[in-house]
Amino acid sequence: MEVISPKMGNYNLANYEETRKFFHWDEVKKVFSWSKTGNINIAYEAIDRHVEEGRGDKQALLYSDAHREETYTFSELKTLTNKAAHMFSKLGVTKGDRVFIFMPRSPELYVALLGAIKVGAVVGPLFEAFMKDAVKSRLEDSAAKMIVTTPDLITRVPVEELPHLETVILVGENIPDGHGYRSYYDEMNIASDRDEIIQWVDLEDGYVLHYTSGSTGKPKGVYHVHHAMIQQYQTANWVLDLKEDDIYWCTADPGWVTGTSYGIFGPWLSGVTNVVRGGRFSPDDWYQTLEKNKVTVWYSAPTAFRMLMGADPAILKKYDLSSVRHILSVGEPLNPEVVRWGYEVYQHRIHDTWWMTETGAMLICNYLAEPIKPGSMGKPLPGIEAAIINDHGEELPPYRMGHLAIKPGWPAMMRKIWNNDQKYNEYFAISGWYVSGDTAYKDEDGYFWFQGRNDDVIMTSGERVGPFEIESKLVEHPAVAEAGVIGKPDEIRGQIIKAFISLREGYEYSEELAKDIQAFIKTELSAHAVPREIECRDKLPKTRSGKIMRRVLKAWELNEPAGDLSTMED
Ligand code: 6R9
Repeated sequence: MEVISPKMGNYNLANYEETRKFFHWDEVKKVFSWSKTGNINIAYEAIDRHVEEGRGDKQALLYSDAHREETYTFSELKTLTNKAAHMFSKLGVTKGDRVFIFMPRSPELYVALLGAIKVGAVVGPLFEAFMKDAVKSRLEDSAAKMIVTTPDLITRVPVEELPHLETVILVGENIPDGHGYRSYYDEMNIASDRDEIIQWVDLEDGYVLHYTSGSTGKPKGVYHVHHAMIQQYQTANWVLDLKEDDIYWCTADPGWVTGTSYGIFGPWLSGVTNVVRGGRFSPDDWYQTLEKNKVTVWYSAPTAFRMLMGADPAILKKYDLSSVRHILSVGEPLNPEVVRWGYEVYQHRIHDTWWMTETGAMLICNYLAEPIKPGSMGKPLPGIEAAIINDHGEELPPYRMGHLAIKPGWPAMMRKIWNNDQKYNEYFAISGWYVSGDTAYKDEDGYFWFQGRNDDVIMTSGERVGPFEIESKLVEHPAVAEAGVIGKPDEIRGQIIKAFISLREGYEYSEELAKDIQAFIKTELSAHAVPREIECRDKLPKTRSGKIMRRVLKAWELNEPAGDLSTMED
């Protein structure tokens, strides 16, 4: 078994097994002012608490994009988010109201989001790339009262079709008349910055509503409460390993749960300097962001690492990345080849973490002090009980594939699906476990191995095959940049394996190459894993968070409607 051992050093969670035995979440609660007052506000804990504790002058946000470069201290963010809170309050937002944020990454996005939470609102962050129908369905479902957006995006907010929507706050110049439009900058200019605006709420009150598409496609509003901070803070410590002087960069947009739980709250609850880079991915841009900000801890996703792996190696050589000390990944299975490559080129292990929009925070992870088995997502966090179960809720022995399930009750767990109790209850239908919808197995050391989403597991000639293993082997072939594997109905075999691939720079597709790839899978993996069909595409369909959309590949293949595509990249 291939294992990459930790390097020596000063690590959190130095003794995983001991910590697991004795840890309790109640201990973490004591960190926050909550324990003194009985009330809380996650935005206060993320920003104001550091000012109160003497860290006001510390850099909180290092923001840059192609046009702007700005830094903000915790004091400055405290003032700005207080002003935003006063603005929302004046415009009629009260506790529990849904306020959407629909704009590109910018300091204003972060200020508005935190300001709305300060007055007790539940924020709904949306990717800037959403089109009108996607915006409408989310605002409609949640009966949103207000939205913060930009003049460029306003045509995608159908105000007249949304009876609950009272106010549209526009971040930008030249504010058009009518429709309840308000200028963000004008409102902020006249807003007070006094503290009394902060709404003290209960741990169980909501702060964020993340819409996510399940495998069936219809977006669900996943509702999270302030209580989540307990786990966000603790995982920032144990898994992100954040320390006082770290400069941390999470590459995710707040439209994805990773961009809120770990792009905002994990780092700021820990009082760490947080880097935000606006604009799109490019290898040069990303390496420059790491170099220029002297990033020490970097949290990204397999799709980005695969693109960096496929890029010209000369690009990497231009940059000094010596500040980086810890790298992590989330969102999709992390291919072993990517871990090996990362270890070689960055001289650091890439630590996979597994969790979901619904789980609100990390649950199964690789830790700095523990060995990594490339291809495994790691072990459950202390305080978390994870298992592989069958359809009857019985735990399966090591190496048996089944439902990846979690014992409910962890602090960051979703508290409801907005307007859909039935959907919520479906998650707990097997003997009260939270059933993730992922298929996985566990090995004898307690490491979990992702196999696929339940719907993606392939039955071929009577065998269950997880697409991930094949995809990971495919990307080890020198020509293959990315791969998505599906089961295609077949009269004789039930399903056959079909692979969609995109190629690395400098390669061209041919029948010969396809044969070579098939032979490669046969010798490196097994005969039964060989894709009988291979199709080459310029790009694979992906979500905005970078997940390969196998349901879209399947729909293409079967000529069926692909369902809701609002979360798909252009
Ligand atoms: C945070 C986030 C959740 C689904 C999840 C699984 C996949 C996430 C993974 C992973 C393998 C990992 N996923 N992390 N699969 N290894 N480390 O991604 O939330 O967008 O809701 O997606 O993503 O299939 O069930 P979300």
